[in-house]
Amino acid sequence: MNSSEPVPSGKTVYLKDYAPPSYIIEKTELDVDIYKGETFVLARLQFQCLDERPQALTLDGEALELLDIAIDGKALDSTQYRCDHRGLTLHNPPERFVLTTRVRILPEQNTSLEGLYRSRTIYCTQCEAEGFRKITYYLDRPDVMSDFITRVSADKNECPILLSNGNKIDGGDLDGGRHFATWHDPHKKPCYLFALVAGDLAKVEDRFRTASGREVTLQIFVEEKDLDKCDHAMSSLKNAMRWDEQVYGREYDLDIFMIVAVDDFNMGAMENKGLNIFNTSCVLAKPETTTDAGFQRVEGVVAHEYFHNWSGNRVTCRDWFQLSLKEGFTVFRDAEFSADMGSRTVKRVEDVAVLRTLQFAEDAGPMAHPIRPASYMEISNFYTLTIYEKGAEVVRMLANLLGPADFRKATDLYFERHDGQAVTTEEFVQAMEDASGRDLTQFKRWYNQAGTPRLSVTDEYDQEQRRYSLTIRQSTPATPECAEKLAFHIPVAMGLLGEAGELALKLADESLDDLPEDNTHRVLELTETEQTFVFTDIPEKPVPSLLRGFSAPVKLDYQYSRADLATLALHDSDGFNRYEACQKLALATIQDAMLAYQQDTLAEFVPDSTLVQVYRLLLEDNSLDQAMLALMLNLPSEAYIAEEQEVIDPVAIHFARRQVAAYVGSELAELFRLRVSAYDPTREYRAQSDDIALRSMKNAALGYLMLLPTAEDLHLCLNQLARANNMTDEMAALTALVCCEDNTAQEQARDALTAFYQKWQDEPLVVNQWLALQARNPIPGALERVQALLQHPAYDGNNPNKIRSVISVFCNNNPLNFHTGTADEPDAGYRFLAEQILQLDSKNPQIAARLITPLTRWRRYTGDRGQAMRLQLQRLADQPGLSPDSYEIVSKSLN
Ligand code: 0A1
Ligand code: ZN
Repeated sequence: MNSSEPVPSGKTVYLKDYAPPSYIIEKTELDVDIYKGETFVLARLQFQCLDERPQALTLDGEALELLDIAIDGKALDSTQYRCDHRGLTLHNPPERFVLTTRVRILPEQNTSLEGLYRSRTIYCTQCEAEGFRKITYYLDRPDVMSDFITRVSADKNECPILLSNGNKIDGGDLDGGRHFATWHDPHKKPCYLFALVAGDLAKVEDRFRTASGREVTLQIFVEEKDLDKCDHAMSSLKNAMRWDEQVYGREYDLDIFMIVAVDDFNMGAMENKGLNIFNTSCVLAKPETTTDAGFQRVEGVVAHEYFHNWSGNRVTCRDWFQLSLKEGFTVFRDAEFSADMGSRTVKRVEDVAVLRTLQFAEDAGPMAHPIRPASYMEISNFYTLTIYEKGAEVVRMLANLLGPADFRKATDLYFERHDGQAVTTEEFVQAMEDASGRDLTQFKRWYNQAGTPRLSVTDEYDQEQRRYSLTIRQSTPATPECAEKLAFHIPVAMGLLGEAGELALKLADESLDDLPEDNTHRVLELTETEQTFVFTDIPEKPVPSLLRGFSAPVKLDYQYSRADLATLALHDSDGFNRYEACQKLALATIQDAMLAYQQDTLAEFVPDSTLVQVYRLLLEDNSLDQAMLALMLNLPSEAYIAEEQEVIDPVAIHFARRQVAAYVGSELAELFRLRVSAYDPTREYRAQSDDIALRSMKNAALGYLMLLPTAEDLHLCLNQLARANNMTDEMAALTALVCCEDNTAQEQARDALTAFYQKWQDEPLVVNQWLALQARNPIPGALERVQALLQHPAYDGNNPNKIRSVISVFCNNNPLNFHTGTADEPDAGYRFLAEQILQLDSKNPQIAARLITPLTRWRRYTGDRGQAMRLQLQRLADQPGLSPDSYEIVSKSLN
């Protein structure tokens, strides 16, 4: 390489290279002066050397224009420092000193949405993971924790609200129509938790009294027009605060807790100390504009960010390899909260569905990484399903292995021992070991081995000896970081079903005295590659119910007959496994249909009737929770079916699944029609779990009916669309209509889409749902429709929510159209995606890099398709100046 070329993208950072910082920053004082088009940041940083004094100290800094620099008040000359596009190096720094810098930054031009930027009329920040270096020169790493005082000034008319972390200690008017506010955060924190907001915002306010009697002011800041959409977030926040006190003994620690909603945000929300910044999609909700899923998302995300106050802020990460320390734990906490607020089994089923489709696919692809990675190029690429969702599964396994009492002891110990520190996952597991006395040495392999273990289970029943043995073998496929895996410690929760119900269990090596109270349930701990568990006194050949509650993030193979699956679906005491049996039964039925598709006999294919028989019995069982029923009746998603295939044929999957769905819909049409017509679309909306359950079952029924609708069904659908008083029902009816292939329905759908847009064009979050519905509509021609949407006035190619609603949804949730392109160009979907990525890459590399995901799976697709996907990845790789974010994903995928 020519030495004058820029540094190549793709410098790798390794965990093994971690070294503590040579200096800490005891105190950080910032003056941020916002003007139209430019902002000036004056930083006074109190440095202290901890170690032997180094020859040079390098601070991180990007996209900063250095105006002034001084040490202890004395301006530096150019021999004393060096500045480049990555940072600022001080030569021969003193042991202890105050560094003053003044820089100019351009938030209005910052399209990366990292650092300080402008979203519509609001100035806001996003500093995790490495955005603070776009605000000022700093030691931008989480193990440098500082006391922050921030003074913000701006035009008083443009920005009447000026916020930062902690408590407001000063404020007032300045010359020229400007004003200022000064904030002090009494808790030392890493700079990734810094936040600043300035803008014209309205607020709703409430109060919370903590268990120990501290009065906390709660404020949610939004644009004036959204003031009517804050109630749900506020009540979710109060519920989360109470729950964390009751379940973890954790109280809030400042006098004020603020949430600000902005329209342009790369992720869902951010847990900045005392000043959470949210994507509007994760905070605003009202029945008319927000679906039930939207309400639940708001509750979950508000709780998640609040819980970070302890799991992330008070105890933070030593380095970014430890990201799952805060994210896995916090996702586990928010999932348990949501389970307590609504239905536990429903929440579990929903979370497992995400894990098994998206995380399992990640773990099987070129970006597979352990929950504590050993290396990365661009940390923004590691805010993954693995770090978050698999990380939460690992904490869940720990919680289950320890049991509730010891797990609580362990989290108490962890928070107490490490309050105010930046720590590693080792310390988290150490607290679990110390509090419980358990040896978790082998368990820790979950932290550094990637890949989804596969359990192959076989069994044997010996009638004479009345013994039943289960043999479980584990194996984990190779992943980029490691080819040979060591055995995991895997908890397998299980029970055995006999003719008359659950059987009493006794393992051969258990004594009668230590049998548990609930003797129909066991957690087998698999620690070897292969292990056999023998149960004695088993009177008949049982049907095993394995991996209850999805007790470990693994794939499970056991040769169930369809009759076994029917037994489990109808009689298992474990709600999750009842759902799972339905999924397995449906999957087997769809796989039969895929075979028929491949033999060109799909049109005549008649599915095995077990599935419909089971569904019918479930529909007739009035004791079932309706939300569970809806989930059980939901066929496995195309993504899940794909995940179960060695080589993916998206076309076969789509048509086979559709055929089975249409069969279910017509066989059970009467029962479905009853559900829909019995529902009063004008009944008052409540976002509560029993109401949500009713709506979800009724809308699932409507979906089935609209696959092959009669005139009556179409009427029911249009009636719901016209009369719905909430977005859940309105969107369900519109979706059923738009995705219906019937000609009359198609005509109605066109009008309905236009009318819907006219009605909701001033509500961006509703417009996003409207865009997403069209992007995922499987009816042929989606790519052309998506291209037209990109020209629609509602589209904004700089707004992540819009990009996600159209491009991500099309490429990830419309597999048939994405993988078949257009009539004359089957690869058009792939080419379209590559072009969108290239357009976005220089503006917002984080979002561009995320868009690449569907192409990274090229190896899983049949010959031509796989090669066509690869070609587009190669095209990205060949692009000069590709961002490091995209470069990492593209280069790892091509390797
Ligand atoms: N810590 C946040 C997620 C987050 C991460 C990165 C961001 O910008 C690149 C923004 C938010 C959470 O877990 O909620
Ligand atoms: Zn988080």
